Amino acid sequence: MKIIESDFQAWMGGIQARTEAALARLLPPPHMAPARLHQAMRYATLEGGKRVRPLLVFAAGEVAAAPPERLEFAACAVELIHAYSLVHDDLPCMDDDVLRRGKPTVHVEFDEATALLVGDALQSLAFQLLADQRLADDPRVQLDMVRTLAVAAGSRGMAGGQQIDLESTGKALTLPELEVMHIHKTGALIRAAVTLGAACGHVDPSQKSSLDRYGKAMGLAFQVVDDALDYEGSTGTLGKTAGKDSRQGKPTYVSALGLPRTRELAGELRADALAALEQLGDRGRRLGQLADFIVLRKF
Ligand code: GRG
Repeated sequence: MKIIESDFQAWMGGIQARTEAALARLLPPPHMAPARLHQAMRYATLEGGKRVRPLLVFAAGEVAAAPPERLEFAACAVELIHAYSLVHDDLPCMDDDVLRRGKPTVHVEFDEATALLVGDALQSLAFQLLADQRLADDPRVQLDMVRTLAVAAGSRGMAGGQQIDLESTGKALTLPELEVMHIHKTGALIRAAVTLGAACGHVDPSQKSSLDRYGKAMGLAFQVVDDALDYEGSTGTLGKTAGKDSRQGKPTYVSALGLPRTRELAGELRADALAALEQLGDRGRRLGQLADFIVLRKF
């Protein structure tokens, strides 16, 4: 597998910084009433995270020659949904965790009721961002972007996957059941990030279907790698409590397949994602580099 290239590091740093600045600008200011809620929203979202979903939005946008100003809004919308999901996932009624992105979780730093509202408000803001500006030439395409994000976050996407996750604790899932859970819980939003980036510009139907194949493969690869890292990694490196899946009796790829086969599966999904990019030529270069980053990451 390739070493992450230095031009990719520079590109990634630029998009991460751009996303951070855009989120800081688009989130309500910390002293605006109700200040505690706005401070907690900013705490949950800013200065943390790899920004993988915004990176995917921008990389897919390159395939579609999309204007970066549009991509910025789409990237922030997806990241806000992701930040909301982490806040709710950490709540005592869900995963009950105290550490996220190397800091105390939102309900620990603030309180549980505020954390609940933070998630609600981040989700609403995400959809506001998709509706506030012109993000696609055709308004019907923009409406479809709103729909794509809603489906990805909802009961047929991330929230549904989380429900399956809650019901699976203490059970051994078959591989197809594990895949269904993760395609929804983690994969749906990653796939939507790719779709949204492309929708900000222009792609033909065959490019659109290649991008969707890439997004689907990387959505699952992301979770397969996450399972491996939860098993192999340390709390210090991950910035969240390591080894929690097995302690909580959660079915994972590592518990189903063992670590070596889990790593192999991640490599196979990466290969499928790269095969999907073949017909996109050089415009798919960043997506290819991101596939490597997602599979090789250590946190
Ligand atoms: C509460 C509706 C609801 C959904 C929660 C996505 C999710 C569903 C929970 C997150 C818990 C989790 C650890 C899932 C595994 C994969 C994942 C999404 C990891 C965190 O994403 P990263 O690594 O995080 O992109 P950063 O901090 O880098 O943004």
